[in-house]
Amino acid sequence: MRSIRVRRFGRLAVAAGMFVALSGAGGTAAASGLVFVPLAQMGPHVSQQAVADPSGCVSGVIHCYTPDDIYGAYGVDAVHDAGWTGAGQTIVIVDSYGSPTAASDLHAFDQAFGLPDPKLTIHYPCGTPTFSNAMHGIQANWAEETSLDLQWAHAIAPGADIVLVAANPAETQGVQGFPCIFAGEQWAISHYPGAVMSQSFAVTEQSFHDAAPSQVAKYRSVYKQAAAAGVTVFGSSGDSGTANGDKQGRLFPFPTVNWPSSDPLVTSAGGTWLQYGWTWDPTISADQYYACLSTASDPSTCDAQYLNSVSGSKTEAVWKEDWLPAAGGGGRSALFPTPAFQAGISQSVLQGSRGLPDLSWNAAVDGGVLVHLGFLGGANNGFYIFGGTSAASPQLAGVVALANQARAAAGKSSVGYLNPLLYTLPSSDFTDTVPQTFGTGSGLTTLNSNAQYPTSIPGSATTAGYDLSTGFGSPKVPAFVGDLVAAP
Ligand SMILES: [Ca+2]
Repeated sequence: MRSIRVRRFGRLAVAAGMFVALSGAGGTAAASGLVFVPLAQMGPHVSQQAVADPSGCVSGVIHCYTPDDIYGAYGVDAVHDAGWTGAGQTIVIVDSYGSPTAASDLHAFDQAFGLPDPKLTIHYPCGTPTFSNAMHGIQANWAEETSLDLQWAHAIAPGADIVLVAANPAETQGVQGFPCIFAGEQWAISHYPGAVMSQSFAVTEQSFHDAAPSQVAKYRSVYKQAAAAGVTVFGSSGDSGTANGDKQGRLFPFPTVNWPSSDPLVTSAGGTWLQYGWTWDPTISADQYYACLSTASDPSTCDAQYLNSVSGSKTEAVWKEDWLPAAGGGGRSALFPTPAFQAGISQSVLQGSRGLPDLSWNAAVDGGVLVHLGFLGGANNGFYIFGGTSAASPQLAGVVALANQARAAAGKSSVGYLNPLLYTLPSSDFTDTVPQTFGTGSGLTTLNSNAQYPTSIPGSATTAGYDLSTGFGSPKVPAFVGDLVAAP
């Protein structure tokens, strides 16, 4: 029911594509066994020195970011300096299981980076899970996800209250799981109107099979409740480009997208590859990299060539890291037709479908964010580098919380259902993601789609303007927040 690929990166494990089994929705035969995937991509453990030195956050050849790095890259610091920290606002983080050290990890993160601890409320809609098998179990994957979500929603909006909905899925199929997650969301929507909600999980649309219309409609009612309550809802678009699998991990042999990110009532958070202070400069191709790994006695020699970098200012490309491999989810929904808010996007792109993602944020692992984990035990506890569209969704939720505070100060209601407003924003509110070429010699690589290496499933092209690999690109936070505040 789950597959875990683990590859050694130097001496450190990189786990990617961790599939987690949740129970089926509604208990029908067709829908039972649906799996929500937590979309966190875990990178290496980093030294305390890297944590302490924002200008030199690296682990081996992998780059990492502190809150100050991300503030600088996206202009979040300017919004904080203007007095908007999310105070008085609530961010709802939805995960399975949660983490036994959610609060203490968040505190350790705050201690390391000089942030205030937020008011943290943890809600278990279906009972408190018993955490076990911490090093190898699926609960550990969700605990990592939980720490990432909490710490980085909070980093962007350090003044906002955080509510963690930790849905305790059944160990057996067909009883809880999806229903528990959505029961928790309904609870949060009714208790925190005007909040921002982040969902860093997804399942391939095709997993529903013939049950899709009834199953999707069932949970869609929750998003309608969110819109009615002024709650903004984000969902991660996925970490496998257009190559997504069924519950056995078998790839659908055609481009697919993930739900609930594909629901037009959800704002789909895609991925970019932010290179801030450095520029990727591979000297070998991805094929050569994997050939090197298969023969080299020391894989770090392969890493040093493929993940080579040079000093640079700031570049943001489509998220496509073939070394993991991973890429940002995006494409055309098979479940939803083009919604009214996408009327301005060419049908040559959408072809009658809801297109996603809507916008993006850094999701890279080489260029990932620092996350504190305290449940691994002993020397394994500490900071790790994380990427994935799991990182994009909570950070974008934090950005909207900043806007909501400023809107409240102006006597306005919260942003609420974001998509209709998002598609009216000027292009100057975004850093458009376009094709970019990196590397030297045989390493010369153009990133121009979200195709998942090494599959032959076509990716969505990265183009000027809105595209199905990154949406509008990433927000230029001061301008983006300014326009969210200026909106009626
Ligand atoms: Ca673009």
